[in-house]
Amino acid sequence: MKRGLLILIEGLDRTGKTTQTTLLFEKLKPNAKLIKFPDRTTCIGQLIDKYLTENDFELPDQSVHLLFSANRWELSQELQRYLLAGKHVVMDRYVYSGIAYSSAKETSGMDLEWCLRPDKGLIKPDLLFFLLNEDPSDTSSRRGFGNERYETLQFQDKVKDQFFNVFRALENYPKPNDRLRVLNVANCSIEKVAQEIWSIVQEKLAKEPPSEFTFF
Ligand code: DGP
Ligand code: NA
Ligand code: NA
Repeated sequence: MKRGLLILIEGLDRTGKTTQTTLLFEKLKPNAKLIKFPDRTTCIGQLIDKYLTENDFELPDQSVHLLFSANRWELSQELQRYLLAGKHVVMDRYVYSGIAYSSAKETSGMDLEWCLRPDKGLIKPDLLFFLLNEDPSDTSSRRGFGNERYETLQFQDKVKDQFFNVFRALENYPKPNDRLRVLNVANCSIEKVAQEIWSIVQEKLAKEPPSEFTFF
């Protein structure tokens, strides 16, 4: 049986990731699953949710990073099962967010390599979309921005830089790469972005699917 594709959508907060992953999932249904990170429903996810939403709940940055990574490992077997069963998995955030957000904190010792280490061995996506809003002040004016930890303009700017550092380190950015697609969504309608994503996904689906997994 042909294995399914792992299609990941990454981006800063409030760039429309969740909307786009849902739209893509709807198009691929019923032969698809949707996985969102952090998954706040698991035991570890509940701790992560508490950390993100309660300002007075403090944990060392290293512990937080390892919790996010552990959350990805919690779902890794399920992920592999779905893909081997021929289901496509649409994913909302993953390892790239993990490294970008944690390394953006500039905590001593938590460089890109340190942050990648606990995620080593997780399945790599077959397609990776990065939704970029070139003017971060646009994003901040969207409803809801600023409710959670990390949702400040200053921090989001650092995270954006870190995303590109991660892409340089892991995806040879800016050299052409058939996994990574950077989409500038500033001033684009939801429909237009969805269409662009869908045409790239269809192109990929028309090709012979990769049989082997690649890992971080
Ligand atoms: P979301 O539910 O997509 O809004 O994500 C929650 C927040 O958690 C968002 O600001 C991004 C951040 N985040 C996601 N993964 C990681 C991670 O591995 N490490 C850290 N420090 N933050 C992460
Ligand atoms: Na968020
Ligand atoms: Na979000």
